[in-house]
Amino acid sequence: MKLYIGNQKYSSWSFRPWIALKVKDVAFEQVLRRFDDHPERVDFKTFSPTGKVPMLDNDGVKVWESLAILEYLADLYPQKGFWPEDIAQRARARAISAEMLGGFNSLRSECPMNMARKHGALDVSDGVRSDVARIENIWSECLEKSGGPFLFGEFCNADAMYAPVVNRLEIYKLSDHGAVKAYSAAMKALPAWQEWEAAGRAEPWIYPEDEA
Ligand SMILES: N[C@@H](CCC(=O)N[C@@H](CS)C(=O)NCC(=O)O)C(=O)O
Repeated sequence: MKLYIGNQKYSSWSFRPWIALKVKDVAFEQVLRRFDDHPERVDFKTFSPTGKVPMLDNDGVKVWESLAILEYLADLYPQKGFWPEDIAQRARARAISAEMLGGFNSLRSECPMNMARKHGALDVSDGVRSDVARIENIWSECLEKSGGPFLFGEFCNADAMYAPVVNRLEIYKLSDHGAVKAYSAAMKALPAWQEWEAAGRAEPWIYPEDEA
């Protein structure tokens, strides 16, 4: 199984299936394709129909779109808990994952994930503040119901979908909420998180458009 990803410093969509595969201990080969225009740049359309990453290739079965990849992994490995066992919890996990995929546009556009950025507050829009308030609400409700440490107790696809937000809230100092602190600590304690972060920090490539 091959997972095509972008730069680990910046590629938030790539991070989602990557961390799920790592936490759930599924073996895969990582293929990193840089975003910039270096001389050996591979056109993303040669391996991904949308020209975007992430893209999973499982022996010829190609799946693009982060959430579709996570669904495919849940189908492939029903015993690994990619979604919560309970049907109501699973529905909720899917709902907040879809909300992440289609929403939070202000946060995503103004506050890019950046694994190497020095922490410092940004002057953000009302849209970002409202996105952060909604995330605080989702995380605190989920953690209260599940008891943590992850949104539905054990790490699942919903945590993968929100993983890059942990970085955004921290580096731009966007929240002091208790649930954000507790959840971020649990996420950052994962060896998979630390592996991705270290790889992102080690990348020498800097893209000004992603340096807020
Ligand atoms: N909805 C897609 C978004 C994928 C996406 O936007 N990926 C970005 C990187 S994080 C990308 O490949 N950008 C390359 C480009 O736009 O040239 C998903 O969930 O997988």
